[in-house]
Amino acid sequence: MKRQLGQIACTGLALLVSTSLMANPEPWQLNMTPGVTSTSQDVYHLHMLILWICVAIGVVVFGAMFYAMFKFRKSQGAVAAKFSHNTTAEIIWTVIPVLILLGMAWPATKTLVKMDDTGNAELTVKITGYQWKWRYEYLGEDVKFMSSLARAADEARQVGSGIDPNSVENYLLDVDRPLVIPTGTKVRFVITADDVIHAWWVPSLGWKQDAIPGFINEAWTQVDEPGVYRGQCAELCGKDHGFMPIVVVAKPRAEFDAWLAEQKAANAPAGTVAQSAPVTPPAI
Ligand SMILES: [Cu+2]
Repeated sequence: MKRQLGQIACTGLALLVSTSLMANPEPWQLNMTPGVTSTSQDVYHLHMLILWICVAIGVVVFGAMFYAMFKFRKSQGAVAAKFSHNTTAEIIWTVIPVLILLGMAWPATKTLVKMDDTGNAELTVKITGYQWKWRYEYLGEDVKFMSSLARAADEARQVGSGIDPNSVENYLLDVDRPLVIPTGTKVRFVITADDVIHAWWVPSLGWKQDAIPGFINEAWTQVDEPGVYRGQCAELCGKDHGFMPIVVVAKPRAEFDAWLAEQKAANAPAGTVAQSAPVTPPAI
């Protein structure tokens, strides 16, 4: 019984650690985050694969080099060979790198093609970068709003505010109105900017996309885990560049639909909402 309880506790802890590692980057985290989307996980695995290929190449090349330096040193009576070309060696050191590059290019291209395919999205959100805030527009839904740095962080960042930034939760990573998306749904983003170049980046989603005035860039995501995912503008866009965070809240479909209906009701023209309100006769 005690052992079972221990096992349950261990599994729970492992789950907790793995979900926290899967979501937002942690302070002092050294590696990339695996993220919460299939593309972000593809990117993460690609990164690990290429890292280990590079480690293996490093070990083989430096191993051979140090072995040769040690084994064939002058004090041991080694005599340098006189040949200048070896066709077999040249073929081997051309063919092997080509094979390694192909082995890297194949999964990388597959991931890029997948990331580029914005077709069959159920929802499209237009993102516009401004100095220094973001605008989100749910296309065809008549819902749009601005998202700026949260007031608590904005006050703490002012010179001489006297507020300790450490006392502000999610300092510079919180906004007044987050982008809300449904889970389990392919969401397409069309991204542009109004003034200078910005870049929309939430590490957990696995990609950055430039927001360039006059251009429309595309990206997509499908988040399966409800949660709050944070990011920042990833382009040096002006003096307040560090103060335009991004927050994405992924809600289960039903909750998202309710949220969207609420936003639409709030945006509806006053006449449609107040239709049943008694009409006050004009004062004479
Ligand atoms: Cu920016």
